[in-house]
Amino acid sequence: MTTVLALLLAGCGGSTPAPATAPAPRPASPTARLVPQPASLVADAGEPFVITAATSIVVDAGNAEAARTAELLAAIMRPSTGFSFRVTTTDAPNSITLRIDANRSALGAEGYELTSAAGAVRVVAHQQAGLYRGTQTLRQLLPFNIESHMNSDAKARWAIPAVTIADQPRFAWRGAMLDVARHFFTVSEVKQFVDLLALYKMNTLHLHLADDQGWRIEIKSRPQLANMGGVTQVGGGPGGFFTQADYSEIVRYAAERYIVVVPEIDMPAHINAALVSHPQLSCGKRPAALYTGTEVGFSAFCVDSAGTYALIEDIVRELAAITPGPYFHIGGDEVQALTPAQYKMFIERAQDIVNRHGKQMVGWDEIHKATLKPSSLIQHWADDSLASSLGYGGKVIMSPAKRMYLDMKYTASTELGLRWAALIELRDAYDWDPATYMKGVPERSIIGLEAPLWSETVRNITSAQYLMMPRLPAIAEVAWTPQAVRSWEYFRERIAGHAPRWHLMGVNFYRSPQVDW
Ligand code: TNX
Repeated sequence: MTTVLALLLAGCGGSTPAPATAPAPRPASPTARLVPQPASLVADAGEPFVITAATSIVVDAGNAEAARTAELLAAIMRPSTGFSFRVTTTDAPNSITLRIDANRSALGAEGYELTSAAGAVRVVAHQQAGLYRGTQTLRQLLPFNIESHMNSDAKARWAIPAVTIADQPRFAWRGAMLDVARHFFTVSEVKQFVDLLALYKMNTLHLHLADDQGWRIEIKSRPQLANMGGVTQVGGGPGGFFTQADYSEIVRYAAERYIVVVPEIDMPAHINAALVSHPQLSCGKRPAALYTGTEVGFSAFCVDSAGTYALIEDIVRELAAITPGPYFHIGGDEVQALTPAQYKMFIERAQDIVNRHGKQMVGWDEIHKATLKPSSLIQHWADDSLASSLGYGGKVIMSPAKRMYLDMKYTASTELGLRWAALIELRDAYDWDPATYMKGVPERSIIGLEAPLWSETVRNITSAQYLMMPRLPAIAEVAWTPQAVRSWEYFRERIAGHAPRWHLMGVNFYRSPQVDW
């Protein structure tokens, strides 16, 4: 297959020579702008597809989900082009067609095929999620001013190069975590976080909903959890919490973009905010009081108290009921106040509760010390001894702190972020292979990758974006693109072309000196 060669040539070949006075040349071909790089891309020789005022988006009759995906695509393209992009079920010339094909099961849950040529663009998928992923490729193939909120250039030419793309992800779980506990984020900010996940074909939003500093989700049978535990945050600001309606709105918004929400209630440690309203469930290492510092490991549920499990039961039942995704994350990290036997017993009881409410348990590294069901997932962050426990038959989510922690500083002089795990420049985030990262954890044991953004130093979405961009797209490519198709040199070229897009989207980012922006 000439695919890799074709895409490399597409990246290097220059069709329009830059004027002598121009700044550093941008990647010449629009096909050299895609992140994540598709599994297979062949630049075709023919004329491009050019959007006109008459271009409509055609979906199959009766496919309401595809119509919604088409509307989301149209909503991006309407303001900048000034065109109406009718969503219709009638074939029309020079249109964008989104089609589900029941015979294309080889495309899998999220794969798609995109062909564009003069007169037509077609995205074909076996599943709805694949259609959506394909529209994000189409979006990136368009000139970056497609992201503009104003129709300021009447002479703009909205061309998509002639290309054949066949694409599907390497890993099934491609996510990011937002810690809304250390600092609270509004629903609107979480949606902006989701928008970036969607643009880079990620499919999982993990929300860290409770920690020592804040309880961020309404539990109707235990209203004091949020009313008393949600009133502050790191540094002493006002905090806040999501009502269940807020949470459901985030779930809905993410689901439209084929992103599943994984709720986390961290336990048995990181639980101080819950103990403020339930002081009888504390084993009393510290008196339960609102906490606005950044120490970890000091709090713990009293694991011998029946009241602890009654509370967990109420929390899991209510959250499971408003979470359509299959997972519930119980944290399980950094416990200092319990014996190993107490910890093991606690995790196994939590696992039973989660399973009884129809969810698979997820927990950080440390849970491997308990007896796990094969359905439970271990999220790796720092403990290299986890490989010895993989005999239980479950899978690992890779989030190694040294490569993937979005809250680590880029360099020693980065203003935001922590540095306990590493300084993580863009290349560090990109240039590694999850399948060979950890001895004893081969590719078949890895369900996927997730980049956590802990928020001790992150007070708002603008700061979050600074730490995410450009590392999030780098990680998205590690998770999506076959190892053989990606290279640091080619990535740094392609990612440069995204900066003007972020500018128009209003997204903050770090100008890594490793890229010629
Ligand atoms: C470790 S990673 C933690 C978090 C902190 C983070 C800061 C993990 C499971 N626990 O509680 O926020 O470091 O980087």
